Amino acid sequence: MAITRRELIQATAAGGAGIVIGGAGTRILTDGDNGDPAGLGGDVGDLAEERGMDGLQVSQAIRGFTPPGEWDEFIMIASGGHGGQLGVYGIPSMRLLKNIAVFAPEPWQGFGYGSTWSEAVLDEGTNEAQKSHSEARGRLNWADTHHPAISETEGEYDGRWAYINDRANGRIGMVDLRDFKTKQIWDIPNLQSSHGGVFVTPNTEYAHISTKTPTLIDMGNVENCLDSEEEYAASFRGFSTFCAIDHETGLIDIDQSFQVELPPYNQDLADAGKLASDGWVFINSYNTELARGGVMDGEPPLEIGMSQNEFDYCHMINWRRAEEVAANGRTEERNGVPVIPLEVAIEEGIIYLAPEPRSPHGVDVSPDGNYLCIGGKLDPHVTVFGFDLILDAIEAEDFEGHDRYGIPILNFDSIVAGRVEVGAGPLHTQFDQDGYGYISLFIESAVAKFSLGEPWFSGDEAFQLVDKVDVHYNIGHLVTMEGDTVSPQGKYLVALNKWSIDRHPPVGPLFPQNFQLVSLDGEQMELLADMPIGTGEPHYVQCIRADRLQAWEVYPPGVSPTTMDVSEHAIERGEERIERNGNNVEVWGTMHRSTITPDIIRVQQGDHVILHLTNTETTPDAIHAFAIPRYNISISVETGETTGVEFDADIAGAFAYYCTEFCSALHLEMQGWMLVSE
Ligand code: K7E
Ligand code: CUA
Repeated sequence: MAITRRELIQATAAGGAGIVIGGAGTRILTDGDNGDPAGLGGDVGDLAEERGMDGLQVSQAIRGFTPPGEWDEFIMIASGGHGGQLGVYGIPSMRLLKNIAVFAPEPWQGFGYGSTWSEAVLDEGTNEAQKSHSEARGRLNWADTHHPAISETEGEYDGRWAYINDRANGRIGMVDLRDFKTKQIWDIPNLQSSHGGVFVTPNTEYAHISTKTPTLIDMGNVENCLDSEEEYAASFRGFSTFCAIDHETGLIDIDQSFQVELPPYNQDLADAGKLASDGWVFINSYNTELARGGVMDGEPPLEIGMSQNEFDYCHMINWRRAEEVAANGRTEERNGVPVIPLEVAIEEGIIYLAPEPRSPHGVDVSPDGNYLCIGGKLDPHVTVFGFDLILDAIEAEDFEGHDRYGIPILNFDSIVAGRVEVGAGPLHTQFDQDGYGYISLFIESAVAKFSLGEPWFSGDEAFQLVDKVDVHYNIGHLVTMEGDTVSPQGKYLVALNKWSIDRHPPVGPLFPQNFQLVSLDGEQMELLADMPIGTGEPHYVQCIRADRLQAWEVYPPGVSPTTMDVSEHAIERGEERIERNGNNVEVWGTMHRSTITPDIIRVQQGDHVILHLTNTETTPDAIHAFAIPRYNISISVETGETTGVEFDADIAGAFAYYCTEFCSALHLEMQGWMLVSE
């Protein structure tokens, strides 16, 4: 793809001012005949020639580069896909900073290998019913994560907490962005799988998450539930869950959370209203056909059955009204959660439907809250609803009918603010600060930029396709910097591509996926860099300005990750002790370069051992960790942290425990013996 050496030299000469750089606007980055970049020194022209790079590539490299030791301006919190984790990346460098263990055990972080704080989180994340369903396989210890959500204050990211859904198992995880650790997993009742969310409301009143496939509510009808449209329509329901967030801790206050019953369409992506539409939540859907499969019996395959209707429905839910109705007790308790029944939701004006073209996917709300941008996978347009028009239509009861459950369907023509033909397979939209939307085109493998309406654009300038850039390939989500808040920053866009064929060296039939960095600085979008992702499949990410995060570099002395407060088991050096109480052996120990105290622990086979460990260091990055061979124990004991592990000493022998972090010159000496006598 790079131009030849000769062409490069000619281009350089023709420009007469060093390398000509830039796609559209041909920006000139260098000056002088020798190709010295202005004010930077070094011979960029020669280097580029040596590496066979053209001027455009040099420009891309520079614009996506964060020099060693410097920090990125933005932090991207990414779904880790089937890995069940979250990824943390710097933008624009796209360097991976961390994986946060959320739903799946991760030994380095000591998540799920014995540490008391993580065992509690993972245990809580598997409900009793699922435990018995999956007895043979044990705890539910994976997830298909799709949509991370960073907490917000007044519609802007506040950098305090992050939430992430488990598409496969209908769960939500909560991460504290002080220590970047998972504090809670709620296995949400009435949700077998989840998709619509996680999105937070503008002041993180709620984290919202709804069903993907509807849930069977008539457990007596398993056998016949797919036999006919009527059986299906009666046996299944969707649920929209409003997880109430405790504003001190960020934890989900399960007692204050509630659900709204939905029709058994496949509820898809969702977004929270903001500013003009604050108080509302929008959820797309498909399979309003109620297709049930049966391909072996001659029925059309689901993909055909689910794509018959010209229009599916966007659900519009007034959550402030729902909150009042729930508080007034017009709910039914189902599996421990108060649910507003569908009839009540209709009667109370909580739910309306809007027709949306053919198998829609994403619905995304513009920064001012007035535009709902809907990508219809099988329609080449982005359909933009005006929230002002929606309110008018509700007010005027401008309905084109009701669905089979009696939900009013707004008149499509009355609520469309604009439609833009953007290309094939539109999915998800993000925004910048200047009134543009950026929509991913899955089939076309491109990003399209289009203009919104008032207050940014009017007349002929509104709702126009203004630019397109190719991406490689089959883009799903995309993100702009703080692009789904009330104050997007533009600058960069990251495309999250599903296929990476021919972009990277082959590593077997399971290809990496590909993040691509796109510059939004110029008139036209410009691809800057590729980054293969080694764990699939990240669906969505959010990008926050790095300076909004307030991550701790060390735990205050003795703080436990469970409570984020000083642990009752925190000790200082010199206070280490071992106490026996019947068959319980309780140990209070410390870790400090380069000693684990105690370094000999004697127990009897069958004893119950409780170890409390405090890292008594105060230097950032002075991490210790603790592993016992054969006991499947690996815990991280980070600077200042007090944490623990509890186990039965059921294997006799001499076990050499040690610190697994290379923490000091004498790290290898940081070990000890656990003697388990028969
Ligand atoms: Cu489009 Cu689950 Cu967000 Cu994937 S969904 S792409
Ligand atoms: Cu502590 Cu190695």
